[in-house]
Amino acid sequence: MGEWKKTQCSMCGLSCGLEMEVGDEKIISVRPDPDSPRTHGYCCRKGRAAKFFQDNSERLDYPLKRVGDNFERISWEQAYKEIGEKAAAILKEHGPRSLAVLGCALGSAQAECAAAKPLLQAAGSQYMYNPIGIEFGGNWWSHGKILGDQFHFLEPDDGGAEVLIFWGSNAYVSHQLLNSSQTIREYSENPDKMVIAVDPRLSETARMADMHIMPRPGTDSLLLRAMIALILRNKWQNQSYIDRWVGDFERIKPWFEDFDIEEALKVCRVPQKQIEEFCRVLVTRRWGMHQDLGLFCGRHSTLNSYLAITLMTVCGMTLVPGGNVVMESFTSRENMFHKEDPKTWRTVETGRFPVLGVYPVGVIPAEILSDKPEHLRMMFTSLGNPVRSYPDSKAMEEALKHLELLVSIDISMTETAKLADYVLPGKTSYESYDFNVFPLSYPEIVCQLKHPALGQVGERKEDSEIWTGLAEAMGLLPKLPERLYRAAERAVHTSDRIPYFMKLLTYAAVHPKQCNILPLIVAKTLGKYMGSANRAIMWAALISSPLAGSGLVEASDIRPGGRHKIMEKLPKLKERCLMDAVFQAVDEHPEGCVIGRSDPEHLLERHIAHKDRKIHLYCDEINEYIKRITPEREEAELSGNAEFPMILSAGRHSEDGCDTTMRNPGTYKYRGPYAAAINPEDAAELGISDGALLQVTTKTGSLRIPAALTWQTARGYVRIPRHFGLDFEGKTYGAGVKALTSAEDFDALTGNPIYRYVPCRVEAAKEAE
Ligand SMILES: Nc1nc2c(c(=O)[nH]1)N[C@H]1C(S)=C(S)[C@@H](COP(=O)(O)OP(=O)(O)OC[C@H]3O[C@@H](n4cnc5c(=O)[nH]c(N)nc54)[C@H](O)[C@@H]3O)O[C@H]1N2
Ligand SMILES: Nc1nc2c(c(=O)[nH]1)N[C@H]1C(S)=C(S)[C@@H](COP(=O)(O)OP(=O)(O)OC[C@H]3O[C@@H](n4cnc5c(=O)[nH]c(N)nc54)[C@H](O)[C@@H]3O)O[C@H]1N2
Ligand code: SF4
Ligand SMILES: [Mo]
Repeated sequence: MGEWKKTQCSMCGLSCGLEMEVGDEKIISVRPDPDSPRTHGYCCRKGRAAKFFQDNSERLDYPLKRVGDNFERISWEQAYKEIGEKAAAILKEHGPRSLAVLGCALGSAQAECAAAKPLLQAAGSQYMYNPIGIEFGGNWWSHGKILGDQFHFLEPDDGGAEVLIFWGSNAYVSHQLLNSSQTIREYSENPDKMVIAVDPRLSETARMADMHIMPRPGTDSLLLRAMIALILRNKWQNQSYIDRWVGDFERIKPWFEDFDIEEALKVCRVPQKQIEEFCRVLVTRRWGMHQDLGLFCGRHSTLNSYLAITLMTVCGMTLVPGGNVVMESFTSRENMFHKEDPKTWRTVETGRFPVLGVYPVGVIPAEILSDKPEHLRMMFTSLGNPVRSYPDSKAMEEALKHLELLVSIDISMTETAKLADYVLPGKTSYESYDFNVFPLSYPEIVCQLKHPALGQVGERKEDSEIWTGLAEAMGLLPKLPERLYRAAERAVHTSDRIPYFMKLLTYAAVHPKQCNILPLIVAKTLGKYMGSANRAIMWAALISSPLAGSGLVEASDIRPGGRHKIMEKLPKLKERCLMDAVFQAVDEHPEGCVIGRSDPEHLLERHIAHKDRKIHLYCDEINEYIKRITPEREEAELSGNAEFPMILSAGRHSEDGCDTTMRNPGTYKYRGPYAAAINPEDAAELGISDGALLQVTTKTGSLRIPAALTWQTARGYVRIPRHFGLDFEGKTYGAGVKALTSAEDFDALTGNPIYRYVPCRVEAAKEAE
């Protein structure tokens, strides 16, 4: 029997509360935590399978250095010294554009991002790459245009809505909402509520739906345009909402006038009657929409999102309770670069811009292999496996080999780590303090600081400690005054951090250039005495939180302690003292606590960031782009690819996998095996039986995979899971589907790769290989 500890799952952004039985620094068993204020005793089987992630023979314990084709164990001192010297020399010779940071973004282990970004900024570089540049680029860019802030992205009010729409989202399996299968089931069973799925196939979510719209894959923009046109033609829009909140409605009307709705719906292969019924629901009920990879990684990714938000707005469902809301985050997002800002870099070779500070990932090989003198020469990766997760693994692998320095911080010897010059062993978030910045718990604002459930193994370190060490070794973190360390020590001994905060502010005022690296300074000083850089970074995130002064924290039970006399002298600090008290509460409750409440009545006022406080639906880029989305042009583009007549969904997020993080093939043995889902009628035409080997070929590559016949898959469509092609104990399991996707197929506006619409050819595999 082990000891039970409270923690949270790190396998996706929902961070379900878990209780873990641990012994001998291993996870014995896992159960959902009934005390979690977010998930109240719910988790999925990925969470329950955490031990496969935590303990496996491929975990890294020591820093490694490449020597020829092998790796040798080295000390941390040697690793820091050699990487620091080499990186500083490259920066000196080639300038800041030579450096990129990649990753730092596991679903709910995000403390390290706060340390990686300052390193990047201190080095003068803007190149950050992570999955925002795969999935959210188009969506968040659209929110920036429409609401004036890319971070104000809308999520459905899952508790308050009457209708939940899942558009290109299989949330019943991918769990992108709190207690997803429970919530979807509840909506499905309740006669007053409704689930609507828009998905070309009968997904697990669609099976729960009251209404299932099955568009032809890739026609979402056309369908959305037709639906908005239909609503406006019938004058069903919420005109009073529009008059009050939309600043430029007249300018977008021409996008939908004289549009051939009937012809468009024919191209989308959806019955007009059903779409009319769908639109009637949209204009008469309160609804929220979950969008996911079917839209984000589909054709016209950015336009899909843009039109989806336009649809919400036309129906009066943007920023209203029971509709679509912005979930409050406790983190600030200062130092984000905007495309319009002339100081924001475009990538040297491909000329791409970032969304919320992150560049589209498909450009990496071209940026490394560029002939331009300022091309990418070194990369630090953490919490990311680009060789298996980013488009065209072959091109990525080749390009990474051309880097002058590649450092991989990981917990396992991944396909990316194998190409690195140095591999640094991270702790998992079950071995360290950690947190998630996306608390999807509207209207409550829940915050949880995960405490380590397991003790030290080998020489693994917390990721943010590693980033701090690297910054120091590169000469980016100066020697800090003793008084900061002393103040940090006192803060920890007395649990009164305000004097330390004051010292930090004074230090920053005297050294304004070091404001960028404050998280590293906190990690180094307060982290030293708190025993964890991540824990100190959580304090820094809370004390500088945009929630301070919002009035939302006051709606929780947390109050500043009485001892801060400073509040009398400097009343302005009251808000910071309150946030410090929030940290205290969070630190004392490893199961998480409610630190504030959203104000449902003032969502529009709070989250429209344009100066005129109006929603802006018009923008020039979309005005140009939408002209392409006509029934004729779409039909011509969608049909007639004789060489590659079927559509591949290059990656499905299956029940048991967690991107490429669940490396132990034991996880898949009985559950989500390596197989391509194909419709039985297609299989019959191709002469393929269940389990037979298929050859799937795209313009980029070809692979072999057993067939799994299922009516859940639409005709002309084949789906391959994205969790394979992983090396474990010297053997590769399955083939990575990324070999079939091209780095050149990305959204024209923001650069999301098109993973859900890859033209392909499927045949019975010829002879055994
Ligand atoms: N168990 C598990 N859960 C996960 C993950 C995991 O690996 N495993 N990964 C997590 C991550 S990082 C993410 S981003 C999410 C992804 O979560 P989802 O996006 O829900 O995952 P997908 O399996 O890609 O499901 C997308 C759905 O879109 C549909 N679709 C495909 N093409 C089109 C189209 O052209 N139009 C429309 N309307 N629909 C289309 C597909 O049929 C599919 O049902 O899952 C997260 N959750
Ligand atoms: N073809 C195709 N490609 C896709 C997708 C698809 O559907 N199809 N989905 C895309 C999506 S939505 C996403 S989000 C991305 C995800 O792709 P990535 O961002 O690359 O995420 P993972 O593949 O999970 O890799 C995470 C890495 O972090 C490591 N790791 C886990 N925990 C820790 C930790 O605590 N510290 C450190 N340092 N490392 C840790 C794991 O070992 C693993 O190597 O993939 C994208 N790629
Ligand atoms: S839903 Fe996400 S956070 Fe919750 S247990 Fe499953 S994988 Fe973990
Ligand atoms: Mo993702």
